[in-house]
Amino acid sequence: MTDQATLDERCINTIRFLAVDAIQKANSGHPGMPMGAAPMASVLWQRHLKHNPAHPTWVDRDRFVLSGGHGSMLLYALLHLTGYDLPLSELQSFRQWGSKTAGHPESYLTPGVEVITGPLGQGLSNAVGVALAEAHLAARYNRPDHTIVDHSTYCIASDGDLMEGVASEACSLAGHLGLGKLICLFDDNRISLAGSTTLTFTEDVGKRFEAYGWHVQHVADGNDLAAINAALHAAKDETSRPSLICVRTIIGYGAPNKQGTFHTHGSPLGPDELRAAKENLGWPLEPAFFIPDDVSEQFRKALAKGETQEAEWEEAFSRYAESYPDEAGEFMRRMSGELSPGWDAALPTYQTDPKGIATRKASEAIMQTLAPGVPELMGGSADLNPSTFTWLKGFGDFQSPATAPEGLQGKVGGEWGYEGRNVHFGVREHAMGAITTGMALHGGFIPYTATFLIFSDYMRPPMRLAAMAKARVIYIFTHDSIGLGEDGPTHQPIEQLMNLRAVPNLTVIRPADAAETVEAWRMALLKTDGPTALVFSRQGLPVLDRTECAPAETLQRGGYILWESAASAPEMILIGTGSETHLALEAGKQLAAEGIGVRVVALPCWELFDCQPIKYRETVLPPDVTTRVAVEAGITLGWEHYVGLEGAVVGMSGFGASAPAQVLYEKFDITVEGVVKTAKGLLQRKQGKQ
Ligand SMILES: Cc1ncc(C[n+]2csc(CCOP(=O)(O)OP(=O)(O)O)c2C)c(N)n1
Repeated sequence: MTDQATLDERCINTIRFLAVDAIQKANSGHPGMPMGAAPMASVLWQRHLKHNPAHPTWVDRDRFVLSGGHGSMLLYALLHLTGYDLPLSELQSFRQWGSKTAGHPESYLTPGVEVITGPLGQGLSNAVGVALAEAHLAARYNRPDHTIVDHSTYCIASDGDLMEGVASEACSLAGHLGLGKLICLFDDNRISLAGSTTLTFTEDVGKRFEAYGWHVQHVADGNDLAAINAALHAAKDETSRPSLICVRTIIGYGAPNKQGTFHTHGSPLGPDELRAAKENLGWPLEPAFFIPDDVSEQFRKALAKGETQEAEWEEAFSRYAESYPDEAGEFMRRMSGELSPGWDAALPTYQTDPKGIATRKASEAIMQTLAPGVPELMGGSADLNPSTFTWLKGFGDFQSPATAPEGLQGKVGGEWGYEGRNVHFGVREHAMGAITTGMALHGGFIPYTATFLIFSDYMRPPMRLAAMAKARVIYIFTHDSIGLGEDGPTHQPIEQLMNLRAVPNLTVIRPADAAETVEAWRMALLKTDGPTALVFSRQGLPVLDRTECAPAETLQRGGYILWESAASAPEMILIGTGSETHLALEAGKQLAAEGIGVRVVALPCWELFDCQPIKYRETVLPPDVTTRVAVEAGITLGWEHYVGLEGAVVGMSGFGASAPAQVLYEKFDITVEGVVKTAKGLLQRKQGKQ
């Protein structure tokens, strides 16, 4: 063996045993994947990955995603060895309270971790979004004489990742879009958690990806570093298609009695097998967490190399900034996450209009006014543009220039190319959710998605992770209730709104009218540390008379006193959100006409309201006014939070039905009369008690 080959092997074994020792110490974790995939990871990180461990957020770094997040120790070992701010003590406290080495990688916690992974399929799908983001920024900001955006997105994916549907959706789209700088190494060890993939997963993955339009290569031996290296070079040379490199590996490689079996997948090797593995691979038994000096030196070359690469980029960027100061300024502003000054100057205002407009329509108009001044706003719908109205007019389609139809080829700034800001996600809600998280975490974007509220169910896994990752994504959900009418109960959301509200750090806003829709958009754009769901109506809603109601800007506080009958303390409170706010208002007026002291509260956003000071919340909902009725055309469960046990909810307790919207509201008693009746019933009950 040459000196180089020996050193390579020692580097790889260092990764393997750092992982194995950490997992043994924690008495929990997944050693199999790091042991089998260490060679491909070592080649990638030493010979290909462009990064600066001393500055993990350098904007033009390559991105690395370990999609099978259960193999987290592989990533932590690489981060430690190459010089990220992840000391050995962190590896020694793997999976422990307060450590930076959580069970699965968490982007907000650990320097160098790009996205959260663990739920299989999500990481690879995020990686598609990261690559999409790069392609757009490169098209938007590079100039023939200046390349300032030029990085690859690498991913290691496992069998489980490729079994999951979300990855199929995302990779199908990546192939269609020709995202040539996305390179995925498939850890093809043919073992998953509960056994061999002969039980479950026998398709030809390579052929599947070829059918998606990917460039597919095979490496027959996962320990063949030269073959892995050559495949990575070939993948980089292929710029018009994403690459999949299927690398045949042995899970738990080196553990003499357990390798190649699912027993190495998700449990520590145990002291005996750990010792046997070290003996088998010629590794010192002691100390644990052993890092030979030459190995450390070798990996830490990444620091000097990264510093040089970043310095070269800085220089190139300065030259670019001299020639293109506006673009350079905009690029850096976007990457910093700041909005441009005056971004909201063109937002529309709405006058009182009893006939009104659907909030989805108002949202369409708002988006058009935002689009020119907020270039980071980019996204699309899951094949529902004609219904969600989320198309940015005049900003082109995000598509591979190579597939431009006749007439659109080679158009500069064109309607069809990577400069386009309208992404056609196709009927792929789950991937749409994951891809936009990847875009947000790449930086430089406030991505948005759009579909019907009912299909938020198809997006829940990535939305949850986006909320955890503090990703700035805007989810637009239209057709917010039974108000969508004739499509019937399969399409009518019931429990979806509450489901979304239950997700921590997801702000859910359901505006009452066009004026509140403007404010909802404003709040969504201003939220920098997590996603926002905007929930809009299909049907027209009156634009409320703000001379008699509080101003729509008060939406910023989540909930507010919309209207009340008299200045003195109210006897009862009616609470409405979205499409039902105007019903609450009308009911309030009718009750007031009968001499009842009524307050009507608009509560478009629970999360914003709940983080107001208690004093404000108690001003809006005084604790001693316990006669409260909430009205919302969704599941009633959860409203106790505001109406208490003595209150009532006018809402849905089962599925909807197929009929015109107006009929449905009447049949389900979600009407002004229904609210009045419920409110009076409550009052009578209360009086009866006194
Ligand atoms: C969506 C999802 N379902 C289930 C799991 C639990 N789980 C963790 S790893 C795994 C399968 C592991 O197989 P593979 O992806 O081939 O990883 P390897 O065995 O090679 O480490 C499963 C089912 C998960 N993490 N995510």
